[in-house]
Amino acid sequence: MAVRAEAGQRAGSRGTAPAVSDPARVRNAALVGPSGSGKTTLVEALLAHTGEIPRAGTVLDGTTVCDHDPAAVRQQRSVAVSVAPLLHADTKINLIDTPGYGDFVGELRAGLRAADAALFVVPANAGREGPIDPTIVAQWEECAAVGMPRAVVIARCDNPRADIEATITACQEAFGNGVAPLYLPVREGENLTGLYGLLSQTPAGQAPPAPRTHAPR
Ligand SMILES: Nc1nc2c(ncn2[C@@H]2O[C@H](COP(=O)(O)OP(=O)(O)OP(=O)(O)O)[C@@H](O)[C@H]2O)c(=O)[nH]1
Ligand SMILES: [Mg+2]
Repeated sequence: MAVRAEAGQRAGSRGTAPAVSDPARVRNAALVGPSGSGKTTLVEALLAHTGEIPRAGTVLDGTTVCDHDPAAVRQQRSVAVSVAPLLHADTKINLIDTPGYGDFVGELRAGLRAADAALFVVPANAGREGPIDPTIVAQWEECAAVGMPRAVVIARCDNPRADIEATITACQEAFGNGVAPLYLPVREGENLTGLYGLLSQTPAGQAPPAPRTHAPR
């Protein structure tokens, strides 16, 4: 198991991995999903978005934080579990990137053992390709059996074959009706321009509106 605990030290704008003193403010979230679903790329985007690294690397260039192993760079896929921490809302989130390729299932198990939650990364074209891979459904059910909180992230939304609505339906059929969208994509023409939070009723990244107050009489 290769662990990259100091992701921010690679080239990070922070210069160090984020630290919190209160253990209650640490979360370990494992990314689970088939090979090529976009887990490592998603981690990279999250690290860049939160300022842990100055810009996102790519799997193709072998410049991601998580796929640092020379074998991963050569194979252009993760070969071992790796950890990349970021800070969000005063909470340190250790993203545990796991390999989706079946040969490395031991690494996936190691990652899940350390996790308090699992993010199932499903590519946005999955809804067009038939039912969700039964291996992934089995992993979802395993996590459910031990009471591990789970969420679905639909990735690779710029894929020309992306069909987000069909993929949400496929996830509901595979994982159960408990899967409900929290964010929906915002489109301008053919392009995805952002996300709209259904709970906050605001575009993602914007503060929700202040609660309405009654004018004093
Ligand atoms: N255009 C586009 N390409 C993406 C996106 N996400 C991932 N890719 C590409 O898809 C390929 C697989 O992405 P990875 O991030 O390595 O997928 P993974 O789930 O980590 O795969 P494993 O490590 O094998 O489990 C790479 O060539 C990425 O560059 C995306 O959102 N848009
Ligand atoms: Mg990967």
